[in-house]
Amino acid sequence: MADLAAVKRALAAQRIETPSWAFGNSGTRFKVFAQAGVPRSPQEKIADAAVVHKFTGVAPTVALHIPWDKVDDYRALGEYAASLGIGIGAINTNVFQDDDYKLGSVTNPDAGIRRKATDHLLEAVDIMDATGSRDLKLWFSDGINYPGQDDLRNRQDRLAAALREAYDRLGDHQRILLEYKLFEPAFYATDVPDWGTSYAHCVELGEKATVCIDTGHHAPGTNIEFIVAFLLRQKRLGAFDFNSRFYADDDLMAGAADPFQLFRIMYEIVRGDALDPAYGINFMLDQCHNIETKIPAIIRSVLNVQEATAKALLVDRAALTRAQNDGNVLEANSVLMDAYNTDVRPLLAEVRADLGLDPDPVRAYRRSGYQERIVAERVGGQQAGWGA
Ligand code: PSV
Ligand code: MN
Repeated sequence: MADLAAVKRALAAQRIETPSWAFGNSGTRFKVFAQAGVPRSPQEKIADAAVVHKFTGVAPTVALHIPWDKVDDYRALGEYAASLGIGIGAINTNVFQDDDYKLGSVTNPDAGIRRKATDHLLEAVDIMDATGSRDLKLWFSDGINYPGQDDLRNRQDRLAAALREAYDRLGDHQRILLEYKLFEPAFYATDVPDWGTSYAHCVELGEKATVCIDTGHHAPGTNIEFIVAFLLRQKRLGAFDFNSRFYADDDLMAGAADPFQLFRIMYEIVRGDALDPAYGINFMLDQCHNIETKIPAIIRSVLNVQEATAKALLVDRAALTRAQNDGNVLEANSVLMDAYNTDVRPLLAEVRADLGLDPDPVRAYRRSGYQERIVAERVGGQQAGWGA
């Protein structure tokens, strides 16, 4: 039996980072649906992130995406966040929405464009210095659509050179999170398509470079928990972008499409003693709420991650090891499934009550009147969204 007091302590100490862009409007390439009350500025996104933390108690940081969250004074932005009780988390770079990047950013055949993209990475480290952020999160849309379009190997050399510059610019307590994605927007070859490519670049760079696993960025059927176990063993797992998918990079609420997969991932985290924030993994959400109301959807996503974590913590690891060592296949599997099939909602309600929170954060948010207030107050101006 798992030690219940220890499980509750671990759940109370868990940390999940919200993404600023999830509070803005989003959609697909066919249509972006605007919602009333959506933030018009980085400050309003941060205010919404603070509300998610207020009701969940486990989301005290918000990731920024530059230039979507561009401001004149990042130090002041960090102070504003602190005044609302939250911190600035990962700084995400954006080298995918400029005409210059049609043939790539840091891997572009044109040296001038590579310079521009690399300078953006360096600018992001300046922002980290001003906001006190630890993590520089890099995702490159770079890739090619047609065989022969560019030289696959040269592109790796160009990528390595840009990463080296960014890495060498990092302060002692800063690090790179290198995210991979198998396709989109490039359809034939992507320059960082998988965890192996990301891992190899991280090893080449040094200890301050680690892999970010976005759960939506794999081929269907990929065993993501294996990747988690492998990278933990190599001490190169730095972060997650949680979201769920039915088809490709759907960016739906974490735990919505496949709660069992999220449980299996969180079990490897628990198994690797990597849940504690002191271990250094940044458990982020990276999702878009195209049709559902954003703040309660983000709260729901946080709860889904908590539920998967609680189940992972409940696995009777002594019984599991015994069954594994005995070669008792059915027993080992049933030990894992017993934990997965436990209804952990009452346990999490207790954890929240102990933290002085409402046991049902989604309902508490609905009762709070915040949604009605932002709908009434946020009138006019330019709503935040992709590209805004
Ligand atoms: C790319 O699909 C990605 O997962 C990266 O993390 C980007 O920064 C983010 O989505 C943009 O929404
Ligand atoms: Mn991502």
